[in-house]
Amino acid sequence: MRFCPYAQRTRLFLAAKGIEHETINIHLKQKPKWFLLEKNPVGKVPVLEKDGEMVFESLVCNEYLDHAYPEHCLTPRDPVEKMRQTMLLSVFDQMVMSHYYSYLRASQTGDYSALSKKFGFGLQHLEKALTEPFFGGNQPGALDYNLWPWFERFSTIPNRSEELSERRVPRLAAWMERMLEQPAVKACYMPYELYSQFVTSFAAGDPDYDAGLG
Ligand SMILES: N[C@@H](CCC(=O)N[C@@H](CS)C(=O)NCC(=O)O)C(=O)O
Repeated sequence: MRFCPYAQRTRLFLAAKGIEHETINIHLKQKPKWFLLEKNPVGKVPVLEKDGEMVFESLVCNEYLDHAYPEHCLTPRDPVEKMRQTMLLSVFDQMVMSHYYSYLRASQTGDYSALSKKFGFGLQHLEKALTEPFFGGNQPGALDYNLWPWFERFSTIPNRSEELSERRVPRLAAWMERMLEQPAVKACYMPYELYSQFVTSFAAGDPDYDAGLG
């Protein structure tokens, strides 16, 4: 699904690691039977298929890619660093990503006053943890790519909230600019106008999975 942030996580890994692959997008409101029967019983994307083996759940897919294609490993080998990244992702999931759709709705009116306080706290936690150019050090690593799909949307939303301003999160704001320059990010980039077109059709109950394809 071209607009899925979880699938984008895995596309980012594939691009960053330079792994040749074929992409098959499916209509999530009219899932093909073969998808549920043979690929993922839960019916969600992304799914990776290699030599008849299926891998689903974006984070599992990405860890699998690092094991199966160890050349440019994005996941930290150091157990302490790996654990730190897993915990930061969990903070992001619970405090930022979980409020993403309320954020999107608020961005349409510019009134973020009802947005959960957790959103800002979660961002501040990530801001403090970002002590180098990227979460992965001098180059983007697993955490950078796993966070990016939501930040790509934040970075292009026309009305950004104060919580995401350069004043409140200067390191994250600079990181977003650096991420936008990464070849893998450019290769998987979805312009906000297109994404917004899809979200509008989704909210109206008839998601246009082919938006922008003409
Ligand atoms: N935890 C899953 C979430 C994946 C997910 O929610 N994908 C959505 C599209 S963005 C999906 O496939 N939805 C179809 C459905 O729920 O039926 C992951 O990380 O891969």
